[in-house]
Amino acid sequence: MGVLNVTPDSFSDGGRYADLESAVARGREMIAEGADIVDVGGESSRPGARLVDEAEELRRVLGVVEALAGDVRVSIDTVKPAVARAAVAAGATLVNDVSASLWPVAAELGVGWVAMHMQGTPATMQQAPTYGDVVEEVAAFLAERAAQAEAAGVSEVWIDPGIGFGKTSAHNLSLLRHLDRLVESGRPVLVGTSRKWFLGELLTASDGAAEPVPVEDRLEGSVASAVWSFALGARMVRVHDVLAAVQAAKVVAA
Ligand code: HH2
Repeated sequence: MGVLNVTPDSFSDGGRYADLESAVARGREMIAEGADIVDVGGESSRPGARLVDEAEELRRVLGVVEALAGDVRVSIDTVKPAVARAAVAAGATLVNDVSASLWPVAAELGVGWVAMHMQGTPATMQQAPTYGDVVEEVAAFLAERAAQAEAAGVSEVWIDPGIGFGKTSAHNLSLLRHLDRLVESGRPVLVGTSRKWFLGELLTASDGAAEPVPVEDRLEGSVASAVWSFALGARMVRVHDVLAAVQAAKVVAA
C-alpha cells in the first residue's frame, strides 16, 4: 500500500503532493513501482496535526481518487463518513480508517475496511500513552471492532496495530515483536511503520547521535521493519518508498 498524502502538513511528505497534478503523478509512479493499493489521504494524523474541514478534505482527495481508480486499487485514508462515501463514489474500494469507527459506512457501501488501533486522538495521543499489556489490549480492541464489522456485513476487514498512534517506542516495538498475536486471529494484518518517529529514535540510540535520525534517512529502518512484519505474517505494509518495499516483499515471499 503506497502512501499518497494530499496534504500540506504530513510528517514526511507534507506539501509535496498537495496539488492534483503532482499527487496523480506520484500515484502513477507508485503504480509503476509495484503498489497494489494507493492510499489517498487529505488530512494528516500526525501527532498534533490540525483538523481539516470536510469540504477542504473532499477538495484535496476526490480528483486524485478519480484519476487513479481506473489504474489501481485506491483506498481512502479518512475518519469522515462523508469523505469515505464520496471517495467510494469516485472509485475507492477500501476505507482506511485510523479511528476504527467507519465500519457501518463500509457495510453500507459494500467495500473493504481497515480497522486501525489508536489510543486517544492525534491531538493528544503522544502525551502519555499508557497500557497494562499493549499487545493484548490492541489485539482485543481490533478483534472486537472486526467482529462488529463482520456482523454488519463487511466482507473484507483488515486489522492494523496503529504504530505510533498513542504509543511509545517501547509500545511500538512490543507490537511488532508480537505481531503474530494479531496474525493468529486469521484476519489480514496491515502494518504502517514507514519513516515513523520510533525508527529515528531507535537509530539514534544505536548510533549514539544527539538527534533522532531525520525522516529522509529512515529508509533502511522502514524496509527492515517491513521485512520483519512480512516474516511474522503481515499481509500488507503501508509505505512511502514503494519500490524498496516491493523488492523486500518479493525476497521475503521467495
Ligand atoms: N499511519 C499514518 C496514516 N494512516 N493508516 C493505517 N492503516 N496505518 C498507519 O500506520 C497509518 C495510517 C501516518 O502516516 P502518514 O500518512 O505518512 O502521515 P500523516 O498522518 O502525517 O499524513
